[in-house]
Amino acid sequence: MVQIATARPFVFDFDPKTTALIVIDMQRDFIEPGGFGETLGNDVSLLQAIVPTTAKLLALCRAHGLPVIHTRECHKPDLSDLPDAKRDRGQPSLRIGDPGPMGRILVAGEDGADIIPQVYPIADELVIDKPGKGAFYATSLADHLAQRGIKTLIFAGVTTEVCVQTTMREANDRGFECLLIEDATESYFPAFKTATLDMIRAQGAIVGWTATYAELAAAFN
Ligand code: C5J
Repeated sequence: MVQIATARPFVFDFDPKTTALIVIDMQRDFIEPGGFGETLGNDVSLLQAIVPTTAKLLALCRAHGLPVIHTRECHKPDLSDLPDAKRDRGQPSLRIGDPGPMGRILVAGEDGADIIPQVYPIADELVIDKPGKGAFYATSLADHLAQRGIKTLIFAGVTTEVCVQTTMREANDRGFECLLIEDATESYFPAFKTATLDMIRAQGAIVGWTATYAELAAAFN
């Protein structure tokens, strides 16, 4: 067992043999300048700041033999998995499926929907394309985790309060122990990240635990 004695809100134990890392939506359209996220008026430098730590987290987990799963929020080219409510919400200048700076916005196979090179999947790592915010909705993720006997999930990625938190809550309801790495997740809205970390840990880890990359790395030694 590996133990993070200083995890929040209290000590977190996990067995590396039944633990996987899940990296949420580290996609060019959310993170790179000139992408969809920036066209919506967001400051993508906030998200870029976690890229080095997320790359180190990937290297750490790979070195310790943890399975790694990557997700991408994207839709089929015919948009048959895109509900009208998701496409029509709000008043963005570009909508999902429209031609954007890096291809059609959040459409599978387009450059913008792909994962940034710094944290790109390597051979045998599962990549889940998901039409929703949560990675369990309308995907094979639950079956894959069950087949591999995974009981604990370590989370990283963007954005903290949207796809990361949604997936963590879905996982928690399915009986997984969940740990979010604080400096490998980010939001366009710093106050939302802070609030999300607080609500995950509240009421005795009601959704799960949080720790820093350094705390996780130290626990492996
Ligand atoms: C993600 C979003 N990945 N914020 N999407 O969080 O729309």
